[in-house]
Amino acid sequence: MQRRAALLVVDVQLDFCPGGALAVPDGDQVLRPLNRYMELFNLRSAPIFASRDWHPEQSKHFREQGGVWPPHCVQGTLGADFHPGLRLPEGTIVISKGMAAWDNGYSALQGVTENGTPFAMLLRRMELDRLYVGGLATDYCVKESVLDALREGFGVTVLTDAIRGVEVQPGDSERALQAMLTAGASQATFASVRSSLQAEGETRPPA
Ligand code: VGL
Repeated sequence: MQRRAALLVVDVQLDFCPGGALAVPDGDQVLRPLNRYMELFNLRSAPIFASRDWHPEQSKHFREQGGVWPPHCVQGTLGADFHPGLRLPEGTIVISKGMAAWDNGYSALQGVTENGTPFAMLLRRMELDRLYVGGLATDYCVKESVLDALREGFGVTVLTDAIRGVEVQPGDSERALQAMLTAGASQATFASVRSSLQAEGETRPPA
C-alpha cells in the first residue's frame, strides 16, 4: 500500500439503491463493506471522499432531454441523498458531479468539492497517489472514475467486494472490471486491504 492512499466511495445515493429512481440491483449490498472500509481508513487517518451525482432538473443525461436515464439524483431531492445506512465519518469530503445540464457526470475525477475545488486538483494538493474505490455503479460511475484516475496518473485499487453494477446488458459489470484492470487498476477485498494498511502503518517512521 502506498503511503498516501485515500478511499473514494462512489455515489451511494438513495436513487441508486433498491426503491430508487435508477436502482442498481442489490445496490444497498455495498453499505456493509463500505462502512468497514470507511472505519479502516478513518482509523488510519487516511482521507475519505464520497462522490454524488448532483444533477439539475434539466439534464441531457435524462431521457426527456435526449439521454438514456430516468431522472435521478436531482439536486436537493431525497433520491440524491446518501443512503442513510452509509456511515460517513466526520471529515468526509463530498465530491459533487454532473451539475451542469450538458454533463453526464459519470467520473468523480471531474467533480468538485463544496468550495468548487476540482477533485483531481485536490488529490494532488493533498499529495495522494492511490485511490481505493468502491460504490455504485460498477459499469458506469465506478468505471469512469477509475479510468479517469488512472489517466490522471493515480494508482487505483478497485474494491471488488464493495461494488455493484446496473447491468443494462448482462455481463456489463464483469466487462467493466476487466476494462479497469486492463487499464492498470488493481483489485482487492477487505482482508488484503486491511493487512496492507497494517503493514504500511508498521513501516511508517514514528512521527
Ligand atoms: C450512474 C447511471 C447513470 C452511476 C449514474 O452512478 O453509476 N449510472 N448515472
